[in-house]
Amino acid sequence: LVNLTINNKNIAVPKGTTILEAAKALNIKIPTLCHLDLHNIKMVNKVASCRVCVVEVEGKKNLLPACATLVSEGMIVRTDTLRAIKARRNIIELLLSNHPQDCLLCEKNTDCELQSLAAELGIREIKYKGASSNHGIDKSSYSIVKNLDKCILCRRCETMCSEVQTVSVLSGVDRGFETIISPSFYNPMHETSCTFCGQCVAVCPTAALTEVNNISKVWDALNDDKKIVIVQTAPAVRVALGEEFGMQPGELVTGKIVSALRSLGFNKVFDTDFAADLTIMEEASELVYRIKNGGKLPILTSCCPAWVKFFEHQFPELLDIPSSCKSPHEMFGAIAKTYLADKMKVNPKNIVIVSIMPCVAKKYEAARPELTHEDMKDVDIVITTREFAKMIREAGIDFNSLKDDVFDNPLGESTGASVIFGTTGGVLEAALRTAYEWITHETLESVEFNELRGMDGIKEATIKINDMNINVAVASGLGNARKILEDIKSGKSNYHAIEIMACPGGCIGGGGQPYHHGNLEIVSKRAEGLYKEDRSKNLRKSHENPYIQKLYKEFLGEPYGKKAHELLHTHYFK
Ligand code: HC1
Ligand code: SF4
Repeated sequence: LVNLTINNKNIAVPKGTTILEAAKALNIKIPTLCHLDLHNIKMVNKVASCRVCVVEVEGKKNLLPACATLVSEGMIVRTDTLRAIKARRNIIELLLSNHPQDCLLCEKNTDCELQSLAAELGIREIKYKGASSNHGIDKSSYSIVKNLDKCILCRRCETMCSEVQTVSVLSGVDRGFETIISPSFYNPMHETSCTFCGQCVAVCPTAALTEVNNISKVWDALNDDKKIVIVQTAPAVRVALGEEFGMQPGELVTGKIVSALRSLGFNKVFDTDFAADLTIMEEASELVYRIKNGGKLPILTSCCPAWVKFFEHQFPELLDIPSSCKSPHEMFGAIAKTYLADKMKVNPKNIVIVSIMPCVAKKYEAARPELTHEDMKDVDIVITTREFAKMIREAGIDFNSLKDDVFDNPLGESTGASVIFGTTGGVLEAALRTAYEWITHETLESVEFNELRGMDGIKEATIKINDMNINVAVASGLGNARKILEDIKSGKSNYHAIEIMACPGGCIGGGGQPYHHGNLEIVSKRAEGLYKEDRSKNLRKSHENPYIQKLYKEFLGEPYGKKAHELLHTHYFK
């Protein structure tokens, strides 16, 4: 251990600890801006570019950045000297000197780390006048808005995109004052191999990267008398939305979500979980079909649109192994505009499907031209958990005091298997609960596959079903997905089924969730919330959902049959 003092407090920490980490252990807050420590996935944004965390170290002439300076024996550190505070203020003033001053109108107003830090440091005027940049705003994609005038070159997005996701769309180009973060050749985002995973958006401290805001489209639909506006909410939303209203991560607010959606005026309030059960019916059928008929293995899950775009771009030679299932919310849209429209006796052309998702890639997914039926998009509008919270605030709804309400039916009933879709490992666990019973014709008593749970980026297990050993793997984060795909490509893989989600931790860590500022403990707590909802359900296997059984009986016929293929399956493009 290394002994040192910080602000006169003694501490002993392991060798290799930074001053910033040691201070944190003493509950001494050193402000940071570029720093991002994703310790659960062993990734740190190391550039020390902003220098906001400078501190005084006895015997050193210059101030040192706490995030990039390792502790040493006998070190005496002060974080709170006037010199250090003045230096931080100077840095923030310099950053503000060429930053647009439109905080009141900014997408990140009250959510911006630069704004908060300026407030914390009591900045009331800016001594410097910088040349203002004018890069224009990239609104080319359905998912992400890039406004480089608000970029402070912290490089967090670059770390996420290149090191965690291994997509490498965003990186520093040009030098000195001209430096910007951009795709190569300054291409618009829509024309790059960006997967729209939104992990860059999740970590951007300012509004340089934000989601495309679709709130006004939803208000317009809700105020159009000719439209029947049907909403569905994703599994991961219910364990994170509460954070926007001061609740703990993982706190289940399913019932309050339904109430809020009714107050907002949606005609029908349904659950994407119902469609997750439907996805399991199709995906487990596909898995059993491939195992029994010597089909291509491993089967890869296909519900994550960023993952789909990743394999289309990066592994075009493997397009025949992912499941052909559409993602649950797209399946929901297809069923709502056929089966439900029929039941409601309404023209599906007048139905508007709104999906509330933890994800920014779902916006892009909904616009994919093949995810349509009879010239109607399966899903019309996607908003994120954050946008939903904004709508609740705009409408003046006091979220915390809402009473619990229940989803409409027939597309609102779900099992525990579908709820866990929202966390890494959940889709595979849900599929195994059903596949096991279908293959063995026996009841699966113990439904929890603990080896598939937890926040590790790659998890593996062998599940015995009859006399077969089924090898499965789960990956979250595209860098981990890449490792698994490389093994498949080189013939080293012996898996039967693999679940992949683009965001670390799965959908609960999605790019559209309340900002967790790199704290993946928050993501773990959200997972616990989903497992809790699973345990609370009477039915925990997708094929036991009575409304799913009815849907097949009345409308779809056989799982993985002709009608199911027409409505619930898709294909991929090089
Ligand atoms: Fe997900 Fe899914 S679980 S993709 O992670 O399969 O976004 O929550 O809605 O569609 O159900 C996201 C979450 C979500 C779909 C489902
Ligand atoms: Fe990279 Fe994902 Fe951001 Fe696209 S959305 S730039 S892939 S981190």
